[in-house]
Order: sequence, then structure tokens, then C-alpha cells
Amino acid sequence: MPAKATVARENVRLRPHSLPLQLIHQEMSNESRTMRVIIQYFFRTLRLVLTPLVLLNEKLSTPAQGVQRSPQAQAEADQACSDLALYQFKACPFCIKVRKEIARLGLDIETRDAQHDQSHRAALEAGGGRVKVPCLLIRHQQGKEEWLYESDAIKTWLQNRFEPARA
Ligand SMILES: N[C@@H](CCC(=O)N[C@@H](CS)C(=O)NCC(=O)O)C(=O)O
Repeated sequence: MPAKATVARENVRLRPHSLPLQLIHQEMSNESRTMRVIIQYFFRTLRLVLTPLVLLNEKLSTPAQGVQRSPQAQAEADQACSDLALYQFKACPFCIKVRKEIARLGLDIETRDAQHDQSHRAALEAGGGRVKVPCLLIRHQQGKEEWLYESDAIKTWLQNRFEPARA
């Protein structure tokens, strides 16, 4: 049985152009792998730098106090909010938009991290059909669940449900 090196030399002799081409392909795929890693690190670093700034901006631009209600109306709103949960990513601008509206309306809605918490991520995918945030889970009476996507639709739903009537 011929040694491996002999077989390889035979192949080169039979197909003289294939080895340089293989080497070029190998070189190109090594380069594209390196580029991919560099790009991944670039975006990871960018995210690490930007996330605290985005969160600081959210903190500074969120009103400290939401709309004012009577203690009874606030208790009713709190009770209604216990049937809601917001699936979100911490630094997602669309989620921040919804969180700011929640703060403006003075609501206490549970937020669920669908980026890092695998059980919340799986629940979102199973219930809503896709991992896209923000998504508001609304538990209606008789246990019917609604998964509401789109930040503008969520804001409108919250305003219709919780904006106090003007005097
Ligand atoms: N139009 C949507 C955009 C939401 C969106 O793009 N969310 C991103 C995170 S910032 C997301 O969930 N991306 C994952 C995906 O689309 O699969 C909204 O206003 O809610």
C-alpha cells in the first residue's frame, strides 16, 4: 500500500492545477474567518461601550414621576398590570421607548429579559411565535393570552388602557 505522501504527490502530478487552487481557497477561507472574528469583536466592543451610555440616557430622560392617580385608581392600575409582562432586551431602543411610556403612565409592569434569560426567550418564541422585542404579554380573563409585538402598537394599547381621562 503506497504511503500517504506518495498518494498526495501522485494527485498533484495528475492534476497539476488543483493544488494551487486548493491553497488559494484555503487562504481565502482563513482570511474570511479572520475577518468574521474581527467584525464580531468590533461589534461586541461597540455594544459594551454603547450599552451603559444608552441606559444612562434612558435614566436621565425618563420622568421621575408618572401620571398621578388617586390611591384607589393606582391600586386598580397595579392590579391590572399584574396580568402584563414586557419581553425585552435591555438596550434595545424600541424597548426603551416602551419602558419610558410605562414610566410616564406610572405603571408597574414586569419586564422579562429575552436576550439573556433562556427561559423567557423560549417562552416568547413559543407563545408569540418569534424572538422579537418588545413584546407585551397580555393575559386576558379566562386565561387567554395575547402577544403584542411592535413598540408603537404596545404604546397605543397601554395608552388606551391606562391613560387617565382628562378632567
Ligand atoms: N418595528 C419593531 C422593531 C423591533 C426590533 O427590531 N427589535 C429588535 C431588537 S432592537 C429585535 O427584536 N430583533 C430581533 C429580530 O428581529 O429577530 C418595533 O418598533 O418594535
